[in-house]
Amino acid sequence: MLPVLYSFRRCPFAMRARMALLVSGQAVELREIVLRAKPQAMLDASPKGTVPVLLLPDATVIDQSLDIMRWALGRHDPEGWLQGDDRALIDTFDGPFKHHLDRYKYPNRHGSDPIEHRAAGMAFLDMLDQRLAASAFLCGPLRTLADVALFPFVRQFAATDQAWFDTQPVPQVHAWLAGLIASDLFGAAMLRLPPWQPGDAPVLFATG
Ligand SMILES: N[C@@H](CCC(=O)N[C@@H](CS)C(=O)NCC(=O)O)C(=O)O
Repeated sequence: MLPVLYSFRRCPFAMRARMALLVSGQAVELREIVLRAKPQAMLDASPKGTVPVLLLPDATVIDQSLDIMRWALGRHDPEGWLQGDDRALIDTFDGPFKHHLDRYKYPNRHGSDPIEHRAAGMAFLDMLDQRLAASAFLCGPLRTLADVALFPFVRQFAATDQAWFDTQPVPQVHAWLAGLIASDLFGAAMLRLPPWQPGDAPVLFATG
């Protein structure tokens, strides 16, 4: 029996969980969901109703994306991602950066001034740019947990107004983001699937 991952392709939290599962070699049964029609089986496992949710064969539920990453990498970590578990940096991006990202991307939902929040978000990317000037990835020469935890949100920030973002003087961030987006790992994690329905044949999600 494999763990079951409830996931939504475009969700940045689910993206980072899928990438860690793939890199760790942990095969799962992938169930693509629709956010406005969450499967009852997912809500029974995790009533808070956010993706990703990982349901283990022993009925343990892991319903925070970072916990899914750390669980998978704790079992097998062939690229040494846990050496880059920079909690302070990750918390800064999940907290304040995401706050500004949401208010930049969805000003109508938040009644916010997008330009003000875009500028506040850029300040965090200036900080990343300085870090990436010292090494190709956030915690050294190779990608680790920190890179994969952050980049789906930086990707969203960039895509909100790509033409504007492309003119911003953060060359290291541009190169870092482009490299992660072009990676085979991200490509594999962005598999397109129809929404899961009870009774569907299991979809195996694994490398190779
Ligand atoms: N802290 C959670 C956040 C997950 C989250 O907010 N996911 C969003 C999608 S990107 C979600 O499921 N939202 C519920 C909804 O929109 O109904 C985690 O890291 O897993």
